[in-house]
Amino acid sequence: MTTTSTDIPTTGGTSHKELAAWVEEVAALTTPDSIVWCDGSDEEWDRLTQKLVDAGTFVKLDRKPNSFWATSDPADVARVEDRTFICTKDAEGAGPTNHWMAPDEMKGIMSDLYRGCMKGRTMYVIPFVMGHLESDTPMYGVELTDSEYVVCSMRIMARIGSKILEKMEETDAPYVKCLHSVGAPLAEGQQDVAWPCSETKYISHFPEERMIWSFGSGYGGNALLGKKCYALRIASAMAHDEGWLAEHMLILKLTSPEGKVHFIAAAFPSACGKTNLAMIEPTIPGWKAEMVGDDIAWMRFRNGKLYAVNPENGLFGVAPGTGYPTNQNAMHAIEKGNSIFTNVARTLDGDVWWEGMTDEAPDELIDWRGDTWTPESENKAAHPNSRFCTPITQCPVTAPEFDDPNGVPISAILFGGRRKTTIPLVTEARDWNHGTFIGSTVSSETTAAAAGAVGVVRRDPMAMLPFIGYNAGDYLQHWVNLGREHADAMPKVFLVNWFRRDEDGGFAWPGFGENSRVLKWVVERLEGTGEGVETPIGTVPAEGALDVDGLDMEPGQLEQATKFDVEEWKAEIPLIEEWFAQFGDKLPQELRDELDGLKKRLDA
Ligand code: GTP
Ligand code: SPV
Ligand code: MN
Repeated sequence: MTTTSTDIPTTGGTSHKELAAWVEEVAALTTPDSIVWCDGSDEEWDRLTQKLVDAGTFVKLDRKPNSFWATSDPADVARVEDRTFICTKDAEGAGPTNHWMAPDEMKGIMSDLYRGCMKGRTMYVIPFVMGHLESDTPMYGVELTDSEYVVCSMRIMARIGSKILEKMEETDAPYVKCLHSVGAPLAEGQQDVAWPCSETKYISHFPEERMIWSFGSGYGGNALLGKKCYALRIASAMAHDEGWLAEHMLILKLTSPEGKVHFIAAAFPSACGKTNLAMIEPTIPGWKAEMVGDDIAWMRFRNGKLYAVNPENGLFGVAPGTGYPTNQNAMHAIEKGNSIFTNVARTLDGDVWWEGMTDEAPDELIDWRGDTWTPESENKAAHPNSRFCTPITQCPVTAPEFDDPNGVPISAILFGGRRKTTIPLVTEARDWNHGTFIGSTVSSETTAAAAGAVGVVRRDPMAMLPFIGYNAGDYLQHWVNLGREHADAMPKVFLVNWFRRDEDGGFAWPGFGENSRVLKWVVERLEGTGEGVETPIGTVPAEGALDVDGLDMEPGQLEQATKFDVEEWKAEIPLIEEWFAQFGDKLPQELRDELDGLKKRLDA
């Protein structure tokens, strides 16, 4: 084994020469005080979590085993889409939906930022694999970071450590280079802050080099680079080159009362219900649901079918709204501990709390800003994008198939968003191209998962708007092309909306566990038994086909949740046209044809 030959004190090392050289190069640029190669052990976790407690970043929770509470800098609470770049040689490679900068220019700017940026800190080398180490094509990455918070979070979210590095060494494996710094060097003797970060932030992707450079943020998708940066942005570019799909989708295993199993994938934008649907507790008798993944699906063709794996190993779930009535399985997962909670509130006896966990708030809390909070306080106790970070295997409904390196065969894809109007509870696409059209026009009100305005309707194709690592027109064409090349393997496509409002402004549909009623109709459609009615936008459940047995809904509510309104849809057309216009020649002809077909059907 060779170690890096810088003068920097180093623990660990590698015989993977190219990796050793890269680590050395980054260390020479960023000048950390020491280098630690992460082994992923319990001992390492204990050491780093203790270091974070000592630094004031973590508070150990007395009421949850091996769990910690962290609050971030108030300016570092969500993904920063404005600061996220796709750096391809040509601008067209990133356009029209991404921010672009030429690779050399970005490297120049960021190298200046990185120069000396780890001074006073330790640089950690995290070898990881997204998906299974036993996969035919293990998808390696190495994240270099100066944040212990990131190391601990990555240990939950991905498979990391010595076992991964050994396999990389054996095969001299290629890997995605992930460089991360909080961008807060410490001068000699300078006291650190609890959440170091920088006002200047860049989340940059170099898809042609399979490389990620992140600077200035320590939170979530900005910093845990295996997740959105690799498993979606870089992987989507790989998938385009190699003929597969890297998607922002949950993977659900459904077993009917007759014991028939179906796997369903679903793409909803950030904070629009993936984790909740992935852990659904069906309210209808006899149905069983289990989770394979809650955020990302990598889908490849195998034996004439589309197989999906969850590349992650942990859950990074939105905390607010998660409680026993809405998502008991998430609650049971976090009860087992081994978790990091960020920007939620802390109870005085050392537990966590957030809006929606219990009907009544505790009398007194420490809120996410670290201030005393009472039910009379005007501010929310937990930040709307506060999250739990928990091993996926702790969830009581994690399916055994989560461990299958080949994944599971997908028979339906659901698209959905958060729309107060227009989009009915469930619609089935006419065929693959129509399904691709539906996916390409998904619209949703923005949420707190990204910095910026909340509640603004925007198009979010396949819930991938912030995550497509290349030209979005090429991405849509890729969907169309795969459907042509693998016609028999393609899942049926559905559009859902749990978020339509009634006249009083409340949700028309009860959602959560009751969404199992929609899943039941989807399965019945797959099996050819569910009855549907054709409308201009697709097939909707026939009168009485949606199982609403025992569902307590006000008169008119179900109608409001499920109705197709031709006028609302006519109003949608100019918005879709405007959305499509930016793609120019890159808009697949098939999607133009779908739009024309929809217009004609609406006018008929
Ligand atoms: P990301 O992790 O950001 O990708 O979010 P996600 O898509 O996994 O969303 P998640 O399941 O965490 O839900 C986000 C918010 O939507 C939470 O506050 C949930 O309580 C709420 N939510 C989820 N499902 C439903 C539903 O069926 N109905 C209603 N009304 N709210 C829901
Ligand atoms: C999302 O925003 O879609 C998330 C959270 O899943 S983050 O990991 O921060 O991207
Ligand atoms: Mn997500």
